[in-house]
Amino acid sequence: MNLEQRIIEINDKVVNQCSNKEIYSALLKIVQEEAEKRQQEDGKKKVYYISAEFLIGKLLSNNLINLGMYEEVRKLLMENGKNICEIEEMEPEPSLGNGGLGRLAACFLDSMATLGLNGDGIGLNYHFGLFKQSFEDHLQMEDPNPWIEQNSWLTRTEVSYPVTFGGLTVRSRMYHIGVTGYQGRTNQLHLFDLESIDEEIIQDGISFDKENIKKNLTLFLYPDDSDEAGRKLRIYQQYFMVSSAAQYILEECVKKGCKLYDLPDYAVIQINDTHPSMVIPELVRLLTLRGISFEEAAEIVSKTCAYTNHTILAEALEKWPMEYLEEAVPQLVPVIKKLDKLARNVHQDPSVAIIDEKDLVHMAHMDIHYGFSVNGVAYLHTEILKKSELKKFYDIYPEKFSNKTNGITFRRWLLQCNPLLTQLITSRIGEGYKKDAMELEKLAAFDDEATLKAILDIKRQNKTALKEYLMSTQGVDINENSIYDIQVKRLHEYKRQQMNALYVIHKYLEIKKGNLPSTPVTVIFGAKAAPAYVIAKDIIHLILCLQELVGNDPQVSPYLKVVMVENYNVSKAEKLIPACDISQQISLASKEASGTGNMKFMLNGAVTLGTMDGANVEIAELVGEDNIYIFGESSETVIQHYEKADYVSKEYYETDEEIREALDFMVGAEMTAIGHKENLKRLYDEILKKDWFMTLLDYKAYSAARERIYKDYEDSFVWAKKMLINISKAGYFSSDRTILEYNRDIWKL
Ligand code: 475
Repeated sequence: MNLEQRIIEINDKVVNQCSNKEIYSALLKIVQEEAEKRQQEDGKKKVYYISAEFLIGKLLSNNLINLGMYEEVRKLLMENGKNICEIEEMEPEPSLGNGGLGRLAACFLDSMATLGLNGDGIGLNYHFGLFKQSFEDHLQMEDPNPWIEQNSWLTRTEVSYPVTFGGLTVRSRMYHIGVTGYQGRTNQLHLFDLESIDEEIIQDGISFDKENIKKNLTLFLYPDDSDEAGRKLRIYQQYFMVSSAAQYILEECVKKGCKLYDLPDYAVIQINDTHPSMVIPELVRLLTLRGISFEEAAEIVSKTCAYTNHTILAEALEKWPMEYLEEAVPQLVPVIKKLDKLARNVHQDPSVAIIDEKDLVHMAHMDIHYGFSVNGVAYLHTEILKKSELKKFYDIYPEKFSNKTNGITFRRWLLQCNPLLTQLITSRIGEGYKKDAMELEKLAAFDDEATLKAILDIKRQNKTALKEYLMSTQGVDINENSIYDIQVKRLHEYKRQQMNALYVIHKYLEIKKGNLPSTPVTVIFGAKAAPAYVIAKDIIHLILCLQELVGNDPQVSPYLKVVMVENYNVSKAEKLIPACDISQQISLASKEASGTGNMKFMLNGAVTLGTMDGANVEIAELVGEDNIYIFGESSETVIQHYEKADYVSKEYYETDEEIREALDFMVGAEMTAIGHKENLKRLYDEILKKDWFMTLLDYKAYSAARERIYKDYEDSFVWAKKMLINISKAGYFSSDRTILEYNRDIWKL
């Protein structure tokens, strides 16, 4: 049967009579059947990538591309008066992650399947993904974000395990989502759900009884952890995930003939940040229940587990009060205490202990003592881990540490989201780069006029497409001939969206004074703030107020426009990134572990305006200083400021007119007429009196670099060459390269 016949058979009518939803459902079914054919006999050893988040995004197009069916489907639909883009809109986005960490896990699954590696993901089947964001009264509102429908990518399995908490046993149920690689095999993402889950307990959209573990456990991704009940729920979720995972892994390995003592020959467990760290004591516990001595069990587990660190922000490093663990997972407490003691016998220094003097359990410490590998996610990040954050551990275990610079899957972030550019690249250098991304380097030779023109033209078309999208989704009208200057990522003070906003105020004031930019600028933001993160929400408020102020000012709006994209998610990223001219990567040096958005923008021909932080450092090295705009203090300087506690933001305010003007404007009459005095003043005070992430330290350098990049944009051929170099050097950031390194150095499949 051909594709058309299959759709007809499923829906019992001809294609042009089917609704978009019916076509979507039929394609979903067909894709699942095709994917199943690519499942392979498992090899002996398998990697289990355990993560609390897999930000997979929509799956239909990605699967069609990887299965080599996309063109056929697109054509068939077109012949029947349908548009594949409209079919894509039928799919709800599974937002099972917050940001970079979750999206990285999704890119990794794609690369493992593409490279033919035997590797599955293990996580949780949240019924509601990251909240849906809307704006009301210039404030962020949060609504539940369901994604599971009658027909979804999930397949229920027969696999189910008991999971015991203090005084309560529940059952987990395993679901699969097939992950098919590009011309590759099909692996599985295993998502565990609670058998007794009950969506009915959610009241008025978002609040629910946090104590009712038996009904709520897998309802939400990372529930608000600002109160004690929320934090405890997180421990319950984590244990539910790792206990199910550990039982599944042991069962699968034993089925293959594993003798438990040789578990490390069958399984390698990659722990994605500390959220799955309890898998270590849980495995030790399960092994001792099967008759293995504690010391041997600890040894086996240590040879099986590997840990990835994604952040050096102290507040993000998980430390659980022993008291919570005693209540939630009492069976793990003696195991953790013994692991702590065992480590203390060897390493007397209390600062490397698992349990500290306040009875807090340091999850990362447990991972490092009882894992065989520790990695950071970009060169600079790993160096900071070795030299400062985790120095004491590096001194003990230098052989465990390595760097694995992050990557992104080119299937989604080029082939799928930017078909025009894909076509152009293919026309110049052939198809090889789709499998071996380093072949993109060949593109650099095509700095001829025709190619540069084509690159500019594609960017223009993508910009027009974004203009239309923003008009139809948010009713905002942007100028397709303006510079698209974009910062999209989670909202956090260290990422410094507030610095970008301060510059917008400055630019607004300049235009008011008659200093007009030669090319109009559209400053686009997209970001969700954690519901309990007050200052982050104030920054969103500021941006929304600026959007209105600038938008309603006839003197300014022809030259400057501010857009805050509502509900920024993977699908929106796929529209924004191909249309971007300037990629804002402006975190305080030393704070962004890597960043992966920076790589996606570069691949799509945007030029980076950024600090020497995370993977920007590697981007700068690859493209050279003419093709990136670097500004700001170095990570060494920043770290010194923290050590000496000598940064005083107010001094910058007092000595610099531009800063003072912009900051004062934030709480002036024009702004408070639009927004809320309380929010604006709180943010103002925060920047003036605290500014923990040093916005004002780099402001001047930022402002100057931004003027410089706008000026250089004017010469379109010079600019197009920068785009060309950025695209051609992006090959290094393919997640295929990253995964090959994980496999070469850590997994050894
Ligand atoms: C880094 N998320 C990026 C990316 O390595 C880096 C933390 C706690 C709870 C829930 N989510 C988190 C993160 O820590 C996270 O997304 N980290 C990010 O990981 C992939 O590129 O620099 O900030």
